[in-house]
Amino acid sequence: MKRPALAPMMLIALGACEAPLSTLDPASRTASEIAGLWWAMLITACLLLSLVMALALHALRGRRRQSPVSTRTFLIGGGLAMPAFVLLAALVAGLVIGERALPHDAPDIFEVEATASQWQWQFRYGDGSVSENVLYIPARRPVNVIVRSQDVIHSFWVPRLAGKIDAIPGQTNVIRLRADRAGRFAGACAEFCGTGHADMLFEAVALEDEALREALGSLETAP
Ligand SMILES: [Cu+2]
Repeated sequence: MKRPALAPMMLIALGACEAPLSTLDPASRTASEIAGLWWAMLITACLLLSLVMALALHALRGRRRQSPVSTRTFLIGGGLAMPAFVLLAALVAGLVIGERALPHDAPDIFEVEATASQWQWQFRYGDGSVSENVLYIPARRPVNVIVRSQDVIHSFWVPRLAGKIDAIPGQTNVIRLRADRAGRFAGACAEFCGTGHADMLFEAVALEDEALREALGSLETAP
């Protein structure tokens, strides 16, 4: 029987890390921390799976030697202490990263209103200009995106810049973005919202100040 081609499969899997909507190709501090937590959880899960498989293999071999570890120690250590430590570490890391991602007060915040509707995004800037499905933001500045919905629940997500936040009818949510550099970053609706959900894509374009002024100046304004 042929062995599966492990190397090509791994290359394909790692290639996905650089896809436009990949959380594993971060371009901001928040996205880097989220990706770091994901890698830590993946590595820990792999180690625990290896340990469980090794123990299962040992048991299946039917060896009847006396184990050097007592059943009580094994159950308390492996069944309670280790999972409690792993889950607590993941919880603390998640809380710290989540708290740092909040839209705290900061100097020079750029604000944009994002309104979701089936199936597009409209972005409104402070000067009254409006763009559809393209979000212009300044590079290296904190951006507060004020997210609303006109109809059903959607979710605003630019995976390379931050986590996601729901757009809920009748409610206003705010998410902080901060691109480390100028560039184009893919965004998507991350909550199934109807037949056009898969096409509800947008792009976040991070620009230097002068280029941002020009881009916003070229947009139409709306009342
Ligand atoms: Cu959607």
